[in-house]
Amino acid sequence: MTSKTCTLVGAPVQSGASQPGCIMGPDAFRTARLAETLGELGHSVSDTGNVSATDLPDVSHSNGAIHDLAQTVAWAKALESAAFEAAQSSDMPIFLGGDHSLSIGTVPGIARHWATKDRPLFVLWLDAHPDFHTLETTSSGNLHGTPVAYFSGLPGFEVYPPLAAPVDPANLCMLGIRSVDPAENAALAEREVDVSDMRAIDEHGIAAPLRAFLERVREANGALHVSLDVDFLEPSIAPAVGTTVPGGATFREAHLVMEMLCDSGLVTSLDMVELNPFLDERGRTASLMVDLCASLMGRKVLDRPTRRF
Ligand code: HAR
Ligand code: MN
Ligand code: MN
Ligand code: MN
Repeated sequence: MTSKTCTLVGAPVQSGASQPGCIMGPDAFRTARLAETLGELGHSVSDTGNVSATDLPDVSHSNGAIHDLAQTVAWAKALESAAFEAAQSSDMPIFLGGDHSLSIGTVPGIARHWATKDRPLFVLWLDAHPDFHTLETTSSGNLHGTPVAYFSGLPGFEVYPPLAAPVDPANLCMLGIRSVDPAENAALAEREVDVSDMRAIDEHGIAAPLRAFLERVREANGALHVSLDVDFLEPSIAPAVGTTVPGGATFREAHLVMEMLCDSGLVTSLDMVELNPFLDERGRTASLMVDLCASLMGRKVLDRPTRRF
């Protein structure tokens, strides 16, 4: 892969999850040598440190289950700006979470950037969960379950910041899905979102749906944001997440996704989310996530094209 300028943006968000710990995520990625690893692959890396969100807006919602709404909205605003700036000034913004509510900020900021270039943004959501709740439908009140519905422009998000450039639901692809709430199921079906659940991946493999999606991105001359949730992975190889669901992507399935994304040359930004270092075992989940990022950014087994037949 050609050398890229990579900007690491720490997003120590934990207001969207039910249990604390994701606040430590960005520093765990740093400890697992993310910047050094990307540098060794030939990229030029700058770490802008952690974003902060201290000014809490006065917001409320009738759904009493929702917790930490003001903190989450504050993060969304701060991260939208940070994402827009990182996209303006580098080839590859990489957001270090932080729970998945950080995508309420990062994806809209990235989408605003690409709208100024007249290129459509596509989003690949690698997750056990579709995170497709609205503020009305979430019954857990954990706002990390809401980013995709919000940035896709679904109604009912008046208390979240207005979107400069919603992501067309036709430009989404979800892989690894295996925990879907009834309201999410209905909303995904209504918008015909491209979802490959683990049932489909078991039957067809993970390469086929990814290849088809990448073809769509290429045909549209799209930019591609990848959002990698730790719980996309099988919990036995990635224990450091508060919402483990059995039956996730294997070590090789996950690396294959990253290697195919690398070969495509289409990826323009990345979230790495839901790492909860308090739940990790000797840093193994943080290290695996760094290795997956390395595969995305050009680490290869062989130093020449592999024969594929
Ligand atoms: N759907 C469930 C809820 O809304 C679980 C959401 C969990 N989300 C994440 N990110 N961990 O994918 O509570
Ligand atoms: Mn809380
Ligand atoms: Mn998620
Ligand atoms: Mn998840």
